[in-house]
Amino acid sequence: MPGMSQTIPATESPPTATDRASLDTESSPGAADRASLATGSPEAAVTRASLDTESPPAAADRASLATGSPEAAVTRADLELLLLIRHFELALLDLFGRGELNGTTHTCLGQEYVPVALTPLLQPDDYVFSNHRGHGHYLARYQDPEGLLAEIMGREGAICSGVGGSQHILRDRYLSTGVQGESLPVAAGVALHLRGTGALACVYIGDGTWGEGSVYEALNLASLWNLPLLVIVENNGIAQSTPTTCQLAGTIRDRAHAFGIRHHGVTSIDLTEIRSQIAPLITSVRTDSHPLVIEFATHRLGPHSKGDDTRPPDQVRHLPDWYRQVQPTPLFAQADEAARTRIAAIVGEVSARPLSRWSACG
Ligand SMILES: Cc1ncc(C[n+]2csc(CCOP(=O)(O)OP(=O)(O)O)c2C)c(N)n1
Ligand SMILES: [Mg+2]
Repeated sequence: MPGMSQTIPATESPPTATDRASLDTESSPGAADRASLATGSPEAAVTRASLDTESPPAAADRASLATGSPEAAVTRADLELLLLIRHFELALLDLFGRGELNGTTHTCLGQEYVPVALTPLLQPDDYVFSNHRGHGHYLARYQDPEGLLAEIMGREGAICSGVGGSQHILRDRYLSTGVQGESLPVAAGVALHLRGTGALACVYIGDGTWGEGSVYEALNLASLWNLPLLVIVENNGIAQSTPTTCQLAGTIRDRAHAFGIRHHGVTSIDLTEIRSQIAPLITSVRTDSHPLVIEFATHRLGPHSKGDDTRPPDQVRHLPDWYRQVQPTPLFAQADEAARTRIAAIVGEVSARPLSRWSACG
Protein backbone atom coordinates (compact mmCIF):
# COMPACT_ATOMS: atom_id res chain seq x y z
CA MET A 1 0.00 0.00 0.00
CA PRO A 2 1.54 3.29 -0.95
CA GLY A 3 2.07 5.89 1.72
CA MET A 4 0.19 9.09 1.62
CA SER A 5 1.14 12.60 2.33
CA GLN A 6 0.31 13.72 5.83
CA THR A 7 -0.21 17.21 4.48
CA ILE A 8 -3.50 18.38 5.87
CA PRO A 9 -5.84 19.84 3.27
CA ALA A 10 -6.72 23.50 3.61
CA THR A 11 -10.15 22.53 4.87
CA GLU A 12 -8.66 20.49 7.71
CA SER A 13 -9.30 21.93 11.12
CA PRO A 14 -6.30 23.46 12.91
CA PRO A 15 -6.13 20.79 15.60
CA THR A 16 -5.27 18.01 13.24
CA ALA A 17 -2.66 20.11 11.53
CA THR A 18 -1.09 20.83 14.89
CA ASP A 19 -1.13 17.20 15.84
CA ARG A 20 0.56 16.11 12.68
CA ALA A 21 3.17 18.76 13.23
CA SER A 22 3.81 17.58 16.76
CA LEU A 23 4.18 14.00 15.56
CA ASP A 24 6.45 14.95 12.73
CA THR A 25 8.80 17.35 14.36
CA GLU A 26 10.38 15.37 17.12
CA SER A 27 12.89 17.61 18.75
CA SER A 28 15.72 16.89 21.12
CA PRO A 29 15.34 18.19 24.62
CA GLY A 30 16.85 21.45 25.62
CA ALA A 31 19.69 21.54 28.09
CA ALA A 32 17.27 22.38 30.88
CA ASP A 33 15.15 19.35 30.08
CA ARG A 34 18.16 17.08 30.13
CA ALA A 35 19.33 18.53 33.41
CA SER A 36 15.96 18.10 35.07
CA LEU A 37 15.63 14.56 33.78
CA ALA A 38 19.16 13.69 34.77
CA THR A 39 18.89 14.67 38.39
CA GLY A 40 17.80 12.38 41.15
CA SER A 41 16.17 9.26 39.79
CA PRO A 42 17.79 5.96 38.89
CA GLU A 43 16.71 6.81 35.36
CA ALA A 44 19.27 9.61 35.43
CA ALA A 45 20.69 8.45 32.15
CA VAL A 46 17.31 8.59 30.48
CA THR A 47 16.95 11.69 28.41
CA ARG A 48 14.02 12.70 26.35
CA ALA A 49 16.05 11.84 23.30
CA SER A 50 16.46 8.25 24.45
CA LEU A 51 12.71 7.99 24.94
CA ASP A 52 12.03 9.26 21.47
CA THR A 53 12.00 6.47 19.00
CA GLU A 54 10.33 8.29 16.20
CA SER A 55 12.03 10.07 13.43
CA PRO A 56 10.25 11.61 10.52
CA PRO A 57 10.72 9.55 7.35
CA ALA A 58 13.52 10.86 5.22
CA ALA A 59 12.46 12.71 2.10
CA ALA A 60 13.62 9.75 0.01
CA ASP A 61 11.42 7.37 1.99
CA ARG A 62 8.38 9.55 1.52
CA ALA A 63 9.04 9.69 -2.19
CA SER A 64 9.37 5.94 -2.53
CA LEU A 65 6.21 5.43 -0.51
CA ALA A 66 4.34 7.85 -2.69
CA THR A 67 5.47 6.35 -5.94
CA GLY A 68 6.17 2.73 -4.99
CA SER A 69 4.25 0.00 -6.73
CA PRO A 70 1.09 -0.73 -4.75
CA GLU A 71 1.11 -4.45 -5.39
CA ALA A 72 4.55 -4.71 -3.84
CA ALA A 73 3.40 -2.98 -0.69
CA VAL A 74 0.18 -4.74 0.24
CA THR A 75 -0.23 -8.48 0.50
CA ARG A 76 -3.44 -10.26 -0.40
CA ALA A 77 -3.99 -11.23 3.24
CA ASP A 78 -3.64 -7.63 4.41
CA LEU A 79 -5.88 -6.34 1.65
CA GLU A 80 -8.56 -8.92 2.43
CA LEU A 81 -8.51 -8.04 6.11
CA LEU A 82 -8.64 -4.30 5.42
CA LEU A 83 -11.60 -4.78 3.09
CA LEU A 84 -13.36 -7.17 5.45
CA ILE A 85 -13.33 -4.50 8.15
CA ARG A 86 -14.31 -1.71 5.73
CA HIS A 87 -17.33 -3.57 4.36
CA PHE A 88 -18.36 -4.80 7.80
CA GLU A 89 -18.48 -1.21 9.05
CA LEU A 90 -20.34 0.04 5.97
CA ALA A 91 -22.87 -2.75 6.39
CA LEU A 92 -23.47 -1.74 10.00
CA LEU A 93 -24.22 1.85 9.05
CA ASP A 94 -26.56 0.55 6.36
CA LEU A 95 -28.35 -1.69 8.86
CA PHE A 96 -28.79 1.25 11.23
CA GLY A 97 -30.06 3.40 8.39
CA ARG A 98 -32.70 0.77 7.64
CA GLY A 99 -33.76 0.51 11.28
CA GLU A 100 -32.46 -3.04 11.59
CA LEU A 101 -30.16 -2.30 14.53
CA ASN A 102 -30.80 -0.83 17.94
CA GLY A 103 -28.51 0.95 20.35
CA THR A 104 -25.40 2.57 19.02
CA THR A 105 -22.17 1.75 17.29
CA HIS A 106 -18.89 3.48 16.46
CA THR A 107 -17.28 2.45 13.20
CA CYS A 108 -13.55 2.55 12.55
CA LEU A 109 -13.87 3.70 8.93
CA GLY A 110 -10.49 5.13 7.90
CA GLN A 111 -8.64 3.57 10.84
CA GLU A 112 -8.82 -0.07 9.72
CA TYR A 113 -5.10 -0.23 8.91
CA VAL A 114 -4.07 0.31 12.55
CA PRO A 115 -5.14 -3.12 13.90
CA VAL A 116 -4.25 -4.72 10.55
CA ALA A 117 -0.69 -3.39 10.92
CA LEU A 118 -0.51 -4.87 14.41
CA THR A 119 -1.95 -8.27 13.54
CA PRO A 120 1.31 -10.13 12.78
CA LEU A 121 3.08 -8.36 15.64
CA LEU A 122 0.73 -9.64 18.32
CA GLN A 123 0.91 -13.20 19.60
CA PRO A 124 -1.84 -15.59 20.73
CA ASP A 125 -0.86 -15.26 24.41
CA ASP A 126 -1.00 -11.45 24.33
CA TYR A 127 -4.04 -9.70 25.76
CA VAL A 128 -5.88 -7.09 23.71
CA PHE A 129 -7.99 -4.37 25.30
CA SER A 130 -10.24 -2.43 22.99
CA ASN A 131 -12.53 0.55 23.28
CA HIS A 132 -15.86 1.85 21.96
CA ARG A 133 -14.48 1.91 18.38
CA GLY A 134 -13.38 -1.67 18.46
CA HIS A 135 -14.84 -3.68 15.55
CA GLY A 136 -11.58 -3.46 13.59
CA HIS A 137 -9.59 -4.52 16.65
CA TYR A 138 -11.80 -7.60 17.06
CA LEU A 139 -11.92 -8.53 13.39
CA ALA A 140 -8.15 -8.17 13.02
CA ARG A 141 -7.68 -10.45 16.03
CA TYR A 142 -10.24 -13.16 15.18
CA GLN A 143 -11.51 -12.62 11.61
CA ASP A 144 -14.97 -13.49 12.90
CA PRO A 145 -17.51 -11.17 11.25
CA GLU A 146 -20.34 -13.67 11.84
CA GLY A 147 -19.84 -13.74 15.61
CA LEU A 148 -19.45 -9.98 15.87
CA LEU A 149 -22.50 -9.20 13.77
CA ALA A 150 -24.54 -11.73 15.72
CA GLU A 151 -23.36 -10.02 18.91
CA ILE A 152 -24.38 -6.60 17.63
CA MET A 153 -27.72 -7.90 16.34
CA GLY A 154 -28.43 -10.11 19.35
CA ARG A 155 -28.66 -13.30 17.30
CA GLU A 156 -27.65 -16.88 17.89
CA GLY A 157 -23.91 -17.40 17.63
CA ALA A 158 -23.16 -14.06 19.30
CA ILE A 159 -19.76 -13.84 20.97
CA CYS A 160 -21.25 -12.82 24.34
CA SER A 161 -24.80 -14.09 23.88
CA GLY A 162 -25.77 -10.65 22.57
CA VAL A 163 -25.50 -8.91 25.95
CA GLY A 164 -22.23 -7.12 25.16
CA GLY A 165 -23.25 -5.59 21.86
CA SER A 166 -20.94 -3.40 19.84
CA GLN A 167 -18.79 -2.11 22.67
CA HIS A 168 -18.49 -4.80 25.34
CA ILE A 169 -16.88 -7.93 24.02
CA LEU A 170 -15.12 -10.63 25.97
CA ARG A 171 -13.42 -13.48 24.17
CA ASP A 172 -10.41 -15.37 25.46
CA ARG A 173 -7.73 -12.72 25.97
CA TYR A 174 -9.73 -9.93 24.33
CA LEU A 175 -11.86 -7.40 26.19
CA SER A 176 -13.49 -4.19 25.02
CA THR A 177 -15.27 -1.49 26.95
CA GLY A 178 -17.24 1.60 26.00
CA VAL A 179 -16.11 3.38 29.16
CA GLN A 180 -13.31 5.72 28.22
CA GLY A 181 -10.24 5.31 30.39
CA GLU A 182 -11.39 2.01 31.88
CA SER A 183 -9.26 -0.30 29.81
CA LEU A 184 -5.80 1.13 30.44
CA PRO A 185 -5.73 0.45 34.21
CA VAL A 186 -7.14 -3.03 33.60
CA ALA A 187 -4.53 -3.67 30.92
CA ALA A 188 -1.81 -2.47 33.29
CA GLY A 189 -3.03 -4.93 35.92
CA VAL A 190 -2.92 -7.78 33.42
CA ALA A 191 0.53 -6.66 32.24
CA LEU A 192 1.73 -6.96 35.84
CA HIS A 193 0.95 -10.67 35.66
CA LEU A 194 2.58 -11.00 32.25
CA ARG A 195 5.94 -9.61 33.30
CA GLY A 196 8.70 -12.00 32.38
CA THR A 197 6.51 -14.26 30.24
CA GLY A 198 7.24 -12.63 26.88
CA ALA A 199 3.56 -11.78 26.44
CA LEU A 200 2.20 -8.25 26.61
CA ALA A 201 -1.03 -6.37 27.15
CA CYS A 202 -2.00 -4.23 24.19
CA VAL A 203 -4.56 -1.48 24.75
CA TYR A 204 -6.15 0.80 22.15
CA ILE A 205 -7.20 4.29 23.25
CA GLY A 206 -8.26 7.43 21.42
CA ASP A 207 -6.81 10.92 21.73
CA GLY A 208 -9.86 12.16 23.66
CA THR A 209 -9.35 9.46 26.27
CA TRP A 210 -6.18 11.23 27.39
CA GLY A 211 -8.58 13.51 29.27
CA GLU A 212 -9.32 10.71 31.74
CA GLY A 213 -7.33 10.74 34.99
CA SER A 214 -7.18 6.95 35.20
CA VAL A 215 -4.92 6.97 32.13
CA TYR A 216 -2.21 8.72 34.14
CA GLU A 217 -2.53 6.50 37.19
CA ALA A 218 -2.03 3.51 34.91
CA LEU A 219 0.92 5.06 33.06
CA ASN A 220 2.56 5.94 36.35
CA LEU A 221 2.46 2.37 37.63
CA ALA A 222 3.28 0.90 34.23
CA SER A 223 6.50 2.86 34.20
CA LEU A 224 7.33 2.34 37.87
CA TRP A 225 6.76 -1.41 37.67
CA ASN A 226 8.21 -1.93 34.18
CA LEU A 227 5.05 -3.45 32.81
CA PRO A 228 4.91 -5.00 29.31
CA LEU A 229 2.11 -2.64 28.29
CA LEU A 230 1.66 -1.56 24.69
CA VAL A 231 -0.54 1.52 24.39
CA ILE A 232 -1.83 2.09 20.86
CA VAL A 233 -3.20 5.60 20.48
CA GLU A 234 -5.52 6.16 17.54
CA ASN A 235 -5.23 9.91 17.32
CA ASN A 236 -7.90 10.81 14.80
CA GLY A 237 -7.83 14.48 15.72
CA ILE A 238 -11.31 14.48 17.21
CA ALA A 239 -13.27 13.17 20.18
CA GLN A 240 -16.94 12.88 19.33
CA SER A 241 -17.34 16.50 18.14
CA THR A 242 -14.41 18.13 19.95
CA PRO A 243 -11.24 18.76 17.94
CA THR A 244 -8.19 17.48 19.78
CA THR A 245 -6.55 20.88 20.18
CA CYS A 246 -9.61 22.13 21.98
CA GLN A 247 -9.16 19.57 24.73
CA LEU A 248 -5.57 18.33 24.82
CA ALA A 249 -2.81 20.63 26.10
CA GLY A 250 0.73 19.81 24.99
CA THR A 251 1.27 16.50 23.25
CA ILE A 252 0.67 12.83 23.94
CA ARG A 253 4.37 12.27 23.37
CA ASP A 254 5.32 14.67 26.15
CA ARG A 255 2.74 13.18 28.46
CA ALA A 256 4.25 9.71 27.94
CA HIS A 257 7.73 11.12 28.47
CA ALA A 258 6.62 12.72 31.72
CA PHE A 259 6.35 9.19 33.09
CA GLY A 260 9.62 8.07 31.48
CA ILE A 261 7.69 6.03 28.91
CA ARG A 262 8.87 5.64 25.33
CA HIS A 263 6.71 7.07 22.58
CA HIS A 264 6.72 6.42 18.87
CA GLY A 265 4.68 8.41 16.37
CA VAL A 266 3.36 6.78 13.19
CA THR A 267 2.24 9.00 10.34
CA SER A 268 2.50 6.43 7.54
CA ILE A 269 -0.37 4.20 6.40
CA ASP A 270 1.98 1.85 4.56
CA LEU A 271 1.73 -1.45 6.42
CA THR A 272 5.26 -2.58 5.58
CA GLU A 273 6.71 0.72 6.67
CA ILE A 274 4.67 0.81 9.88
CA ARG A 275 5.65 -2.74 10.82
CA SER A 276 9.31 -2.15 10.15
CA GLN A 277 9.19 0.86 12.47
CA ILE A 278 7.29 -0.71 15.35
CA ALA A 279 8.22 -4.42 15.28
CA PRO A 280 11.55 -3.95 17.11
CA LEU A 281 9.94 -1.62 19.63
CA ILE A 282 7.23 -4.17 20.40
CA THR A 283 9.82 -6.93 20.71
CA SER A 284 11.60 -4.83 23.27
CA VAL A 285 8.37 -4.45 25.30
CA ARG A 286 8.35 -8.25 25.53
CA THR A 287 12.02 -8.90 26.18
CA ASP A 288 12.91 -5.91 28.35
CA SER A 289 9.48 -5.47 29.98
CA HIS A 290 8.59 -1.82 29.74
CA PRO A 291 5.61 0.19 28.58
CA LEU A 292 5.50 1.80 25.15
CA VAL A 293 3.11 4.31 23.62
CA ILE A 294 2.64 4.17 19.85
CA GLU A 295 0.59 7.05 18.50
CA PHE A 296 -0.96 6.74 15.07
CA ALA A 297 -1.93 9.95 13.32
CA THR A 298 -5.11 8.68 11.71
CA HIS A 299 -8.48 9.85 10.43
CA ARG A 300 -12.04 9.06 11.34
CA LEU A 301 -13.87 8.98 8.03
CA GLY A 302 -17.31 8.22 9.43
CA PRO A 303 -19.50 9.87 12.00
CA HIS A 304 -18.68 9.54 15.69
CA SER A 305 -21.42 6.91 15.95
CA LYS A 306 -24.07 7.26 13.26
CA GLY A 307 -25.45 10.39 11.66
CA ASP A 308 -23.66 12.65 14.14
CA ASP A 309 -20.68 14.03 12.25
CA THR A 310 -20.33 17.72 13.06
CA ARG A 311 -17.56 18.30 10.52
CA PRO A 312 -18.32 19.84 7.14
CA PRO A 313 -18.85 16.99 4.63
CA ASP A 314 -16.32 18.54 2.30
CA GLN A 315 -13.64 18.37 4.98
CA VAL A 316 -14.33 14.69 5.60
CA ARG A 317 -14.34 13.91 1.87
CA HIS A 318 -10.79 15.24 1.55
CA LEU A 319 -9.32 13.24 4.41
CA PRO A 320 -6.78 10.58 3.38
CA ASP A 321 -8.24 7.10 2.95
CA TRP A 322 -6.20 3.91 2.49
CA TYR A 323 -9.12 2.55 0.43
CA ARG A 324 -8.51 5.10 -2.31
CA GLN A 325 -4.78 4.44 -2.12
CA VAL A 326 -5.08 0.69 -2.75
CA GLN A 327 -7.52 1.00 -5.65
CA PRO A 328 -4.81 0.84 -8.33
CA THR A 329 -3.64 -2.48 -6.91
CA PRO A 330 -4.40 -5.29 -9.40
CA LEU A 331 -5.76 -7.39 -6.56
CA PHE A 332 -8.15 -4.66 -5.48
CA ALA A 333 -11.25 -4.97 -7.67
CA GLN A 334 -11.67 -8.68 -7.12
CA ALA A 335 -10.85 -8.54 -3.39
CA ASP A 336 -13.20 -5.59 -2.88
CA GLU A 337 -16.09 -7.34 -4.58
CA ALA A 338 -15.39 -10.56 -2.70
CA ALA A 339 -15.43 -8.75 0.65
CA ARG A 340 -18.61 -6.85 -0.21
CA THR A 341 -20.35 -10.06 -1.30
CA ARG A 342 -19.16 -11.99 1.73
CA ILE A 343 -20.39 -9.35 4.18
CA ALA A 344 -23.75 -9.05 2.38
CA ALA A 345 -24.19 -12.82 2.68
CA ILE A 346 -23.28 -12.72 6.37
CA VAL A 347 -25.77 -9.90 6.98
CA GLY A 348 -28.52 -11.94 5.32
CA GLU A 349 -27.63 -15.13 7.14
CA VAL A 350 -27.17 -13.61 10.62
CA SER A 351 -30.32 -11.46 10.32
CA ALA A 352 -32.35 -14.63 9.73
CA ARG A 353 -31.07 -16.34 12.88
CA PRO A 354 -33.23 -16.58 16.00
CA LEU A 355 -32.56 -14.13 18.81
CA SER A 356 -29.70 -15.07 21.09
CA ARG A 357 -30.47 -16.26 24.58
CA TRP A 358 -28.62 -15.38 27.72
CA SER A 359 -28.91 -16.65 31.20
CA ALA A 360 -27.03 -15.42 34.24
CA CYS A 361 -26.55 -19.08 35.15
CA GLY A 362 -24.61 -19.72 31.95
C1 LIG B 1 -16.05 7.79 30.82
C2 LIG B 1 -16.75 8.14 29.54
N1 LIG B 1 -17.05 9.44 29.29
C3 LIG B 1 -17.69 9.77 28.13
C4 LIG B 1 -18.02 8.82 27.22
C5 LIG B 1 -18.76 9.19 25.92
N2 LIG B 1 -17.84 9.07 24.79
C6 LIG B 1 -17.80 7.94 24.03
S1 LIG B 1 -16.63 8.03 22.86
C7 LIG B 1 -16.19 9.58 23.31
C8 LIG B 1 -15.08 10.30 22.60
C9 LIG B 1 -13.85 9.47 22.55
O1 LIG B 1 -12.85 10.15 21.86
P1 LIG B 1 -11.49 9.47 21.53
O2 LIG B 1 -10.89 8.89 22.76
O3 LIG B 1 -10.68 10.46 20.79
O4 LIG B 1 -11.88 8.24 20.60
P2 LIG B 1 -12.57 8.28 19.16
O5 LIG B 1 -14.05 8.30 19.40
O6 LIG B 1 -12.10 9.49 18.46
O7 LIG B 1 -12.13 7.02 18.51
C10 LIG B 1 -16.95 10.02 24.38
C11 LIG B 1 -16.82 11.34 25.03
C12 LIG B 1 -17.66 7.48 27.52
N3 LIG B 1 -17.92 6.49 26.66
N4 LIG B 1 -17.01 7.18 28.67
MG1 LIG C 1 -10.37 10.63 18.74
